[in-house]
This record gives sequence, C-alpha cells and structure tokens, in this order.
Amino acid sequence: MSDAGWVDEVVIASSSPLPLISSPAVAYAAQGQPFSFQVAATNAPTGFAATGLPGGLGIDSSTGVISGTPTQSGDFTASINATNASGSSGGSLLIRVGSISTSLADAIDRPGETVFTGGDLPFVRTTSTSHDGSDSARTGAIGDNGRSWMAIVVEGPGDLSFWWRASTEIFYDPLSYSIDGSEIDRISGEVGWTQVTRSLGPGTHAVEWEFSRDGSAGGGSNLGWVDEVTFTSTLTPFEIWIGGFPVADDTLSGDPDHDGLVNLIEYAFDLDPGAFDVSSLPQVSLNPQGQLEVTYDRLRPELIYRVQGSTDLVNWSTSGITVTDLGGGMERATDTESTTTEDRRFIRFEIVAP
Ligand SMILES: [Ca+2]
Ligand SMILES: [Ca+2]
Ligand SMILES: [Ca+2]
Ligand SMILES: [Ca+2]
Repeated sequence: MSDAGWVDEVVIASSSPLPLISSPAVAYAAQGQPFSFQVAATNAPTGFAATGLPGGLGIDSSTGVISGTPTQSGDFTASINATNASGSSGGSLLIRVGSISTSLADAIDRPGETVFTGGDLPFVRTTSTSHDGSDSARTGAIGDNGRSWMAIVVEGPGDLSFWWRASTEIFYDPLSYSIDGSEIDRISGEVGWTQVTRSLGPGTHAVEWEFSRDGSAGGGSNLGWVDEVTFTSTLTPFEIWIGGFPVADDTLSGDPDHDGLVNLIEYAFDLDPGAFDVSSLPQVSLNPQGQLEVTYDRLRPELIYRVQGSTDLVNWSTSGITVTDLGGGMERATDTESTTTEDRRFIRFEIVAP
C-alpha cells in the first residue's frame, strides 16, 4: 500500500454566473389585504420558486412576483429560489403578516401613508405620551417572550427621522429599529425622547421598530414609543420626474428617444423623454411688428430659461431680447433686433440646471 494521491487534468469549466437574490430580505403584509412582492435576482433569472409562504400567497414562477391575500398573521420565513441557465441559488424572505393601521399613521405623523403593525400585540396610538404633545405610537403591552412591531416602507434616497422613547427592563427588553431587516440601533431601560436621523440610499426600504422581551422580568412601564416619523426624499425634482418614464438613459444630457432634445429640455417643457415630440416645443412666430416671438411656460422654478438671438447660429446673445411676464409662470420673449438691423435672425432657448 502506498500513501499517495494524484490529480490530473483538472478542468474548471467556464460558465455564466448563478443568479443572486437582490430583493429585500423582509416584506410586510396585512392579513386579508392584497399583497404583492417582486423577488428580484441578478444574472438574468428565468425562473423562480418559493416554499414556506404564508397561506393565501403564491409565486409566479416566471415573473418572480409573490402575490395573493394572506389568510393568517404571523412571521413566515420563506425559502426563495432563482434559476438561470447555469443553475439556481436561493435565499430567505421574512414575511411579517400583521395589519394596516390608519390611526398609527396619524400617530407618527404620516397621515395617509401605510403603516403595518403586528406581533403578539400590535402597536397602538396613544395620547398619554408623545413627543409632539399630541399622540404617538406605543408598543403593544406584551409579556415575557413577546414581540410587537411596526413598519413603514419608503422610497429612497432620502433622510429618515423619528423620535423614540423606552421604559423597559434595561438590556434585556429592547426597542430596536431596523432597515431592510438589519437592526441599526436599540434602546432599553429608561430612555427619554431621543431623535434618530439616518440617510437611506436609492430604492425601496423597509423601516421597522420592534419591542421584544426576553423570558423573564421587566422594568418601568414595559413599553416603548415612536413619534414624528419623517422621510424626506433627496431626489431632485428632475430625478423624480424622469423616474416616471421607462427610459434607459435618465441623465440630464441623455436623449433616449433620439428626438434631438436632451432630457433637460424635455423636463423644462414637460415633454416625453421617451417619445418623439419636438412639435410640442414652444413655437416661434412673427408678431405684427415682424419680430420673432415665443411664448412659453417657465414650468420648473429651479431652472433658468433664457432666450438668445443670433445672426449666424454661432454667436448667441440675449441682447435685443425682451421678456414680458404674462403672469401664471407664462412669459413671452420678443427679439427686437429681428427685423430692424438684420437680414437673418435665429432664436433659441438656453436652459440651465442648478
Ligand atoms: Ca404624533
Ligand atoms: Ca425581560
Ligand atoms: Ca429626447
Ligand atoms: Ca421627446
């Protein structure tokens, strides 16, 4: 017998990479309310699968959309899978099924926004303790080993801010907050109203507060509170506007519809950056004095609209251009040099973004 081993002709086959699940690891749903969640993955997935979904939900194996109406509340950790030509890879998705509370939306000062809550006992609106002097969201009065959570979903990028307070068993019964399923911070013991601020990146984000108690003992009121939740988008008005169009190039200087108008111009005149619509631009005409004239809506307050004249299409200047305020954001630019001194005159818009 011989203690030896051999390796010969090792071939590492090159293959395209497996799909990688890229959608959030947590989603919030309400019992009895329609739910929809897009499972997303990198590397061109062609099929999807999920097991362990809450009753009432199913996945579309070609689109990866989980939808349906959950029939029971609770926490469900589903196994999800994405497949492409190279194979498949998986991940897990926590679906917390609770309820939607409009009174909590009012309590945390996001009226009309969706607020999910659940756990052994849900959060409730209270007027007896608040930061704003009016009302706040209070954790459920859970016992040992209990959990009470509240969540909102926001569209980044933007700045999150809220106030919170705790009166619990120090260290063991924390009120925590998490972003997209990852805990960011926690408070416990006697903690007075404290403000938290945090910047969130682009995309959809879930913000969750959870009060959890361990197996024994308590402290203080055994409660936590959240108030004055704000989320301020840090997108520019242009970014919000272009986000409403399914265009590949969403930069200021892009021209994805190839109509010769860059996206900044399309934005300035509220055209469609995905369609050929040059004819919708403000039209230049001759006034009774034979002067070039254009009437336009100064639609975007952050932009500079400047009309310039030229005799040679090379040198442009605002000299001779008079602008009349027509009220309501409308203006009329008149080229007073257009007939008196020149044989040929051209006018154009210059749009300047901040
Ligand atoms: Ca409030
Ligand atoms: Ca405890
Ligand atoms: Ca264009
Ligand atoms: Ca266009």
